[in-house]
Amino acid sequence: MSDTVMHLGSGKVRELYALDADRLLLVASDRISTFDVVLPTEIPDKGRVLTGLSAFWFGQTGALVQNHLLALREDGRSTECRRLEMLPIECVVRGYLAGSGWKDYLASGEVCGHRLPAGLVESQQLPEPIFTPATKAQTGHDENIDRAAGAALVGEERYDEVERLSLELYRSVSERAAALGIILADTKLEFGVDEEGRLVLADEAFTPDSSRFWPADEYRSGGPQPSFDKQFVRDYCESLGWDKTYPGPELPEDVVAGTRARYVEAFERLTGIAFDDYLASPEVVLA
Ligand code: PZK
Repeated sequence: MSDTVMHLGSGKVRELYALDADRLLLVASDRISTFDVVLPTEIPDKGRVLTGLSAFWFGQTGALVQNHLLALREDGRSTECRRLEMLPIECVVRGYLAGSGWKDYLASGEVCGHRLPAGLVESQQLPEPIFTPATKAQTGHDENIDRAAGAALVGEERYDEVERLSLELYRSVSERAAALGIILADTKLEFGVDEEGRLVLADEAFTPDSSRFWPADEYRSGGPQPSFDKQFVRDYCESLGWDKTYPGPELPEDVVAGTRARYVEAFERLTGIAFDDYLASPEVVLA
């Protein structure tokens, strides 16, 4: 029996294991991070929501690009995936000006070499979505890079290919989200390359941990937008005057329950599937 599973690595809220030479197991925990700190309190089912949403979007975007998903496990939080050679850049697409994109624009009028119109305000929609890759920092923060730096890491041809694909994926998913009253402000994608040299979408895709989702009916440009999923946690943490260093605070049960409800709401609004149906049979998101 070959059931020994090698632990390959830990992310802040996920674990990665090797199943065999060709397959990995990506396991999403219920841990939550805020202000870059993982909190001591978990959000029940958060890992299942993220796993289910990501699998749903892999299914919905399968005609645009292959993806690494092989199977969803019955626990709803584990994805069996193809083992790939990962590209050393994060493929970010921004349709709105938030986070490091807003910071870079304020400082220079540019984001990753894209010169933007003067006078944009925080959270404003961009004239068109832009591809804004970043390096993968092992510790600390990813660094935004321009086309020349990105092409130096993956090659010009590959860079053009991931740029085109990332923009196509963002357009497709953001249009579907918009029809449901949800703005996909930006998203981070990761690609790998298979044995035949073809690009494959990997990691998690179009989840609240890899994207900014904003409820359209609350959207007001000119300042930061409340986070769809983490706002209760952020507000509670701010109310404590915590200095945002380890260890973070324990969360009270009303904050946990409210945050869990927001994750489940995001799942149900985006997929149109009852979360209980997902728990009973995770593969419903692939139908
Ligand atoms: C891969 N990570 C990120 C790190 C995690 C996740 N399909 C793949 N093939 C090869 N490597 C990866 C993937 C994927 N997805 C993903 N690192 C490598 C990561 C730590 C914990 F859960």
